[in-house]
Amino acid sequence: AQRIHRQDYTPPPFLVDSVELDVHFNAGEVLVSSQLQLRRNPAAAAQPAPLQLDGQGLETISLAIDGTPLGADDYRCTSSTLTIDNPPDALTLTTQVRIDPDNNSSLSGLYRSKDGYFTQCEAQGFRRITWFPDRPDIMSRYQVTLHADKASLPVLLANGNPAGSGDQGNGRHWAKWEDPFAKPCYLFALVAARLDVLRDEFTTSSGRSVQLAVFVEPGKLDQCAHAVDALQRAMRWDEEVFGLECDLDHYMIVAVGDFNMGAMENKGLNVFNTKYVLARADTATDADYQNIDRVVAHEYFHNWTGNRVTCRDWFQLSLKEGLTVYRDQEFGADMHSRAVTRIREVRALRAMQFPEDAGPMAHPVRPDSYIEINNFYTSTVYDKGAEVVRMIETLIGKEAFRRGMDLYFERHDGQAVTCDDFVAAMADASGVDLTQFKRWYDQAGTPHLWASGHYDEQARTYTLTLSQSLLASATAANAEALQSPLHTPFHIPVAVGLNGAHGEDMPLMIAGEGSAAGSGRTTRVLSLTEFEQQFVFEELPAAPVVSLLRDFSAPVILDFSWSDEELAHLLAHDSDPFNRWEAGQRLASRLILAAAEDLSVGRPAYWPQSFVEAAARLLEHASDDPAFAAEALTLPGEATLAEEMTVVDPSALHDARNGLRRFVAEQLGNALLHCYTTHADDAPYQATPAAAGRRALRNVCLSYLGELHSDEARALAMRQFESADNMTDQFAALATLAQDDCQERVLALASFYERWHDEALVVDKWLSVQAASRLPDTLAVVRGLLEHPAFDLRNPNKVYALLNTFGNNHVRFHAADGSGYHFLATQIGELDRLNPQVAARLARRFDRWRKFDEPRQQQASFALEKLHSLAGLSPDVREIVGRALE
Ligand code: BAL
Ligand code: ZN
Repeated sequence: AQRIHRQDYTPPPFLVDSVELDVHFNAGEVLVSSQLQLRRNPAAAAQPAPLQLDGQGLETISLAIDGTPLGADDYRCTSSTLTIDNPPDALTLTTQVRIDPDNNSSLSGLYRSKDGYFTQCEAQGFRRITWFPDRPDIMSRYQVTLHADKASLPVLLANGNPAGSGDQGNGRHWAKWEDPFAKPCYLFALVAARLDVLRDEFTTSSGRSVQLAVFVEPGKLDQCAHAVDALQRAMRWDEEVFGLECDLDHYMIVAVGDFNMGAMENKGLNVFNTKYVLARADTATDADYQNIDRVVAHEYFHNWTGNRVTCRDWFQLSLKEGLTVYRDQEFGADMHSRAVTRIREVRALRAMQFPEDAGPMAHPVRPDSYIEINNFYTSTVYDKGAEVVRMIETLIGKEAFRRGMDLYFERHDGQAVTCDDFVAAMADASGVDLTQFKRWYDQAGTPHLWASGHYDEQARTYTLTLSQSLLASATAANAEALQSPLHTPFHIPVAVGLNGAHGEDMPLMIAGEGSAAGSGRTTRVLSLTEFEQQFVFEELPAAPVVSLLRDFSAPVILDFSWSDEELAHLLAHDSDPFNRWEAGQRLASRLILAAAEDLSVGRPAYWPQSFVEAAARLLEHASDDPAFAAEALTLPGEATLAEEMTVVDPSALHDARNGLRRFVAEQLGNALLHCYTTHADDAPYQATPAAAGRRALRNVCLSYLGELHSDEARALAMRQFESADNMTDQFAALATLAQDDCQERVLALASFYERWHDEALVVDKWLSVQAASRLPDTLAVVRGLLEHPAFDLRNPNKVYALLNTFGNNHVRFHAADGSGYHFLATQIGELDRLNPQVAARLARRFDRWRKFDEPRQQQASFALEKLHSLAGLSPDVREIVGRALE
């Protein structure tokens, strides 16, 4: 496998104007006939290059140019390339190939899932269907005709609009689809399956009618309503917020149980993991409902940001992904609580992206090189990419941002472009120079932001000093990425507020600006563009408590030495809800990290009463905003806390975190129970934000009470488990019991499986709740589950539920004896033979192995070396493990 470099981009020598495909589903094989209209690219290099096409796993039956079969001397063929040395400047290339989707366990290209056939072409799956120059900057018009047995494959779909269908004898039928929009081949899709369909309609702002259809496995129609509703809300929202109307006559979503990703934005024919379509109150949790909202919206938003304007090359992936995640985040914030949505996003960013950016896979939002592009569908490209877009919005303002979006579409509709083009549209529309800002696209690593403040009583000024560096996150593994470009600083938007003694926002007058600039504003966005800068706030009658990086205005690690009292003040009073939450997280992190250090040297942990008082206040005011209270009462996770330790002791960290939870439960048992009782809902389940917020709060209370391991707490959880009318409450009760070595746990797990063994997505929950358990025998349980009929190594959802959840089980995966490492490495090796993409994702659980103590490092490196030396290891896993071992 070769390393591909961003700087090596050259325009394609040939363009493909149109594609005609005939796909025949026969017993045991699929035959694909293709007709490509090709012509030399006027924008390509002057000297005539050969015509080169990509292919993988294709059995070539015939090749012809302009109707004349190719002779042996006319072309060269390897397992992955077809080269025609002296083609005419314009030609029709006809190919016929045989493919074997029944045995395609990679789930890339055309593959079978249960009794149907589905496709996944991003990033490079189209080459597994037919010979094609498989790159996103070639956009073509497609016509597709499918032929199949009518009884077993009654539904035949492809992108675009139906253009005829009929019977063709022998029990077979055909259907033709035409896509009026030119598209890159990664957006190609087809489906041939037995499916039920829920149809609906959407009328766009200009009065056009779009036919909506959600296709699901037979028997699941009663789980589709929420996805259709989410789609309609997303369509309306994009019109209202971005003025973007749907350009399609047909918008189809097909749900499939075997799928590598969450979902895929193929033009007019999205293919979704069932996980992000199916929902019914008794089978899906509030989190599932919200995820469905977000993923349905995300794929729909891609229709403009991704499909109408696409990526020139795969290094630009964040052009569509960062922007579309930003858009789905904004949609989520408008549908639910903006503050809670933001809190959850930042929690996820810190749990996934920050460790990624500090580990062996650290890469810029726009990577410089890759071996396997599928390894770069990462939290950095998606989530940090979204933060980068959000920072642009913060710096130029909402209105200018909207003008920038309009200009981006005006300039680039129908084109394949780069991240530079996006930033240029934003800069031109706003008049703000974003040259320095673009460093965010090119530099890996999470910047550190150090802040210090000084109040001058006499001058009534507060001087804030901000400085930045990447160095604190530099490690041997990513040192290369952190070299010379270090000498230019980032452009960091720092949103600041000043909080007074009574919790009020204080004036924000900056020296040298004149008094009008800051008056009336409670938050100011400071632009930090140097390594160090000072900002002086004037006319302050008393020392403020500074509230920094409000709403998490930049993806940085902020260091400021607030006292515990100041943090408690911010937790109680900050007008920025994100920073209220943040203050509580900082308080808790401090305590847990100090306790972990104590425990690791045999000293007892120390828990101050002040923390309990802060938690008591949160409970007391919980009814004001239950969803927020639930977030504020949830302690930072172990993976996030581990990033702050020089050498991670996972057992001490785990005991410290749970020790604090238990202390809170012991001190506030009655208050937790009271909060649990008073937020009970008598009404039937509704997935509304308000009802979901109450459930979240009650379930946080229940999980704290579970720390007591008392008969009462177990009975409470069991009662909730048995009486719940919805999966949120039932699963929360099960999750609480799963952490407790008691008879109720055994009973609940057995009864849950008995009830739900026919619902694949609920079985995934059953697997994951066991793999996430802190109980000491978890690895043995997970090993046992590998043999259970519920588990299937070929199904990504099952692999994520059992094996990835175990890899995220900090204390058990990082067991001192290395058993977790050896187990997971062995499973990755097995899985790699079936599905390299998913195996490579699983291998990412090893990213942070160098942060642990010497004996653990030895075990991890031994497990990784063994995996790396396996014969036939895929380039996917080889790249991840190779980087981990560097
Ligand atoms: N494009 C891959 C799936 C997604 O990000 O929507
Ligand atoms: Zn996407």
